[in-house]
Amino acid sequence: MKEKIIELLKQNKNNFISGQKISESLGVSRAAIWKYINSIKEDGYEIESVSRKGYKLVASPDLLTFEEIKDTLNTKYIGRNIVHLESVDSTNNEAKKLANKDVIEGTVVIAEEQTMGKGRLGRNWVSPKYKGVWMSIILTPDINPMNVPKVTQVAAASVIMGFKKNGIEAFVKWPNDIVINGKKVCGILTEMSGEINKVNYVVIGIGINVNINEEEFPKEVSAVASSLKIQSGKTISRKEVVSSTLNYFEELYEEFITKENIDTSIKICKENSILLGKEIKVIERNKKLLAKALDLSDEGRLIVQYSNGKVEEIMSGEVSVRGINGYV
Ligand code: BT5
Repeated sequence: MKEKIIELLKQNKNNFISGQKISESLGVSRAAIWKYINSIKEDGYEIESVSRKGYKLVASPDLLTFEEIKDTLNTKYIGRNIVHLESVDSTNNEAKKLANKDVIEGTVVIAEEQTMGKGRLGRNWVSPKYKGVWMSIILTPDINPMNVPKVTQVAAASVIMGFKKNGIEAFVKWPNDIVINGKKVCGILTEMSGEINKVNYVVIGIGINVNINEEEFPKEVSAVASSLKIQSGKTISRKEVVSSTLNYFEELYEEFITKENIDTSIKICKENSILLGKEIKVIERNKKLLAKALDLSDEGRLIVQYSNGKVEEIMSGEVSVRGINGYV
């Protein structure tokens, strides 16, 4: 009911709509409407109420609810069902719980904050409240599990394109980081459940530092981390970042599912790569090897040439990649 009232208020933006009219349209009493309006105000909506005139929506909160995102979302199924949480340990964990039950493909779990956001290999992901986009997309592709890492490249390409839509230039640090001026503004964590040749589900976690200020990063990540606000010098709409990322994600994921290739995503990742052509360090457990990043394969693997001349395709998950003098 709250969603329906918000919808009516939005349709009449900048005008008053009477309690009588709302109650007639929705078939509930005026007293009930009054209660709902109070609860909507508590959610952060600014509503002016004047006796005999009714209610007027003055401002919507910067919340990542479906209600707030849907106007700019052009997808068929990605993000059509949004599970919005004020706070959660990790949206990936929550998404996996949902995926283990029965959930429609494309469901997106979004939290305003994560108390135990995860990176790869048990690392931590800093996720302060209302400052970023912490979301996980649930997918149920009928593909070989070996092909799952390709979805990380699809997600990286979607983030890059979503940023461009918002006027922000960023680069992919293969396989799962998005960087601006050498600092990480986004990380992607792909998790899956499956058997040897069957995928049960894939969860793509995307963390984007949108409006985090410099001093809000804990010391241990401030050397590598940055945000869209720090880099662009202005506050960026989180809603726009969510909808543009999901819009591109659906387009590129559809290519993968229907044509069984990720050509467009690879093209985007190559054109916006921070590694290609550079000398890098390939880190595998305790071993560090110097190499040159040559190319990305059609499968989304990084092709490197070691200093002894040997050329190898490396898979994400096996190694970490660093710049010669630091992070990139
Ligand atoms: C990643 O791991 O980059 C994947 C991050 C995925 C986060 C999303 S948020 C929604 C979803 N739910 C989750 O629980 N996770 C996903 P990795 O490549 O392992 O990088 C982790 C490293 O990045 C840490 O060890 C820190 O050094 C650094 N880091 C932590 N928080 C950061 C932040 N907010 N911004 C930039 N770097 C950060």
